[in-house]
Amino acid sequence: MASLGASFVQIKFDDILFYENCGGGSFGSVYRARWLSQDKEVAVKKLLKIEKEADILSVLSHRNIIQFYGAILEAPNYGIVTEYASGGCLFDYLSSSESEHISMKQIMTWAMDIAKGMHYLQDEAPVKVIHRDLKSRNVVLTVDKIPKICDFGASRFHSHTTHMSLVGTFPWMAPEVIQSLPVSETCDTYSYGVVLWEMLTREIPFKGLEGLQVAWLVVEKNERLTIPSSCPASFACLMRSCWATEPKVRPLFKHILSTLETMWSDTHLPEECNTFLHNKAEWRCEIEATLERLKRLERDLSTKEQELKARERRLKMWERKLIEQSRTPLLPNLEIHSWTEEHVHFWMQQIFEGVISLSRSCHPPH
Ligand code: 7Z0
Repeated sequence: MASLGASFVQIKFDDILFYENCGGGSFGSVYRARWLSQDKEVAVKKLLKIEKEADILSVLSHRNIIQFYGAILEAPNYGIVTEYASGGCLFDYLSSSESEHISMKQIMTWAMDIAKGMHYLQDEAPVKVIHRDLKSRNVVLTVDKIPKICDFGASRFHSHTTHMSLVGTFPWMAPEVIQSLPVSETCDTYSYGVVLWEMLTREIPFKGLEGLQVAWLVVEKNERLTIPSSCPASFACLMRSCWATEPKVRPLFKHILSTLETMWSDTHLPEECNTFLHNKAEWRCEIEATLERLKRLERDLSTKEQELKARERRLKMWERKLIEQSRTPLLPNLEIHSWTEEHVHFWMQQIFEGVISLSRSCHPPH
């Protein structure tokens, strides 16, 4: 493969003044900092080492992805320096009271911006980038509320995603990602659909459910997030297509963008959508009802599991009894003519006693 000839800016460790950890540590080892010589506020992700992939990723540039500035390469101090988005992450914004009056126009603008950033990564960038971990925590907002996608290079850097970072990520993960199957670009489409759901509902996906339970529900039960019945059909349809089980069926970002553009020109949609957004009191119960049903499913399942375990114990007892019995020779040989009347009498008694004692000692399995 020909070299892309990227040689990124090296930043001196001494030229960075570190401030606090971004998002109180939930964002990994990313810090807000000042790039002293450039008098610029920056974000710095501290790493144990910098992989060759940095060469490739350093050339990426788009309005809706976090802009790379340079790297610190002074062992043992390694770091990736990017622009800092002071608005915090989309997840926190959607959890704040500030988002209570979010409009369809805002959602559409962000949905298009995020799709543009993803389309750039997958189709327009010098290298094709599959994010694998798109979620509202990985979208940050600038002062002007422009969304910037973060961490698109993380899956290349630390290929073995730690258990900690996996926790709480399941609701955004496509079934094939949960199962560690080979992934294609449309695993990001699935995650994008979840982010769209978050913006429309301002709810936490699969709130109150444990990570592995979400994984089981999505993979084994084919469960998806609840789309409220009054959600505008075009949004509902888009989200459903993003969550198709078959990755090939999910739309590419190019297609998502044209769908959103068509929706922009629907003159009735803003009215319908804003009514939906304002009437959350009427549809939030639909989401809550699903969560209750899923939690009950979990409880029923553990009851079923207990029952199966008890049944297995009973079967084991039967097995032991039967083995014990088979060790007692009932008849001297298979030669009928050699059997005496006592032999046969004893043999029948054994059978009766066997059954009677078995049914007394343990409940017969059912
Ligand atoms: C709550 O967190 C934040 C926050 C995080 N609030 N506002 C923020 N603004 C910026 C950031 C960040 C970041 C960041 C990042 F997303 C970073 F500091 C380093 C790397 C990355 N992403 S990356 O690892 O996918 C990447 C690697 C290379 Br090389 C080039 C670009 C991106």
